Amino acid sequence: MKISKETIKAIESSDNVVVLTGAGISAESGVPTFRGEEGLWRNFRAEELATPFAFQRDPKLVWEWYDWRRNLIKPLYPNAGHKVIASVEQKKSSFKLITQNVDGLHQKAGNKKYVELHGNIWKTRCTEEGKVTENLESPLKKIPPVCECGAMLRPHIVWFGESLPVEAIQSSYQAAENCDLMMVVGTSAVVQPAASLPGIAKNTGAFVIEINAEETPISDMVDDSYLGKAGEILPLLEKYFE
Ligand code: BV8
Repeated sequence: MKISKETIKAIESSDNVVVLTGAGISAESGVPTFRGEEGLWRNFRAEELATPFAFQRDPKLVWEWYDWRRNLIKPLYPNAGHKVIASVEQKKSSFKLITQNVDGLHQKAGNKKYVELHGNIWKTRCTEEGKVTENLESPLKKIPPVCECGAMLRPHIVWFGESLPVEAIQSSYQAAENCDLMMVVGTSAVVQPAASLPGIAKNTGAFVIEINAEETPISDMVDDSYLGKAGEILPLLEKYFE
């Protein structure tokens, strides 16, 4: 894979780096993506289950889906792509990772300066008190799980039709506006508001690089688009961050 001289120059001259990731960065670790053929579970699509309405209608079914995903994700570990992003955080004084993923693999790889736009599959939230707690029980002994107060727990995850945490989206917009390099990795760039971040970065002067297995709606807008596996392409870029 040939890396353009523009990409190399942008990486070498960057001071303020933002990385936006989606499910594709975790694919090589074995985590199913959303819109690929592996995005199905018992013939449901994620969009049908990851909604407050589905949870209201059948909390047990939604929790069985999350329990299945938690059990699947638990033994998995970060891949080469995650590790490069963690090493870039070490090398760049101004860095922020914005992830749409809920699997926690970026944290396992060592990233500390991150925003989880859509929450975290290892956290639960009390439907009465709103209290958020880490819950690593896998498989869950009781489905749906309940809070000490007796109320049902829900996944601490942003579902379709739910607003993102204000702090998360504000800090992400600010990071996108102020960076001089944004790498967009492993996202189909259809889910809003995350999908608007590359355009914001581009419009405020950043060099935007896309790394994805297939073309996306932002491929024509970005400065350089590399088609392929994140776990293979990111290691090719790592040395330019020295
Ligand atoms: C909101 C948690 C305000 C669930 C998720 C404006 C315009 C149009 C629609 C909307 C809009 N504003 C809001 C909407 C509605 C909706 C939306 O965007 N719908 C889409 C489908 C059109 N957005 C919302 O509801 C958001 N809320 O905006 O609040 C509001 C409030 C009320 C009413 C309206 C608005 C909330 C969105 C958050 C939903 N929750 N996740 C869970 O995980 O259980 S989103 C879900 O999709 C995941 O987080 C996932 O990360 C995310 C995005 O998907 P991707 O990460 O991109 O994954 P995908 O599978 O799609 O793509 C993977 C890519 O990787 C592919 O391109 C593939 O080719 C590539 N790939 C695969 N392998 C590799 C690879 N690339 C590199 N290497 C590889 N090895």
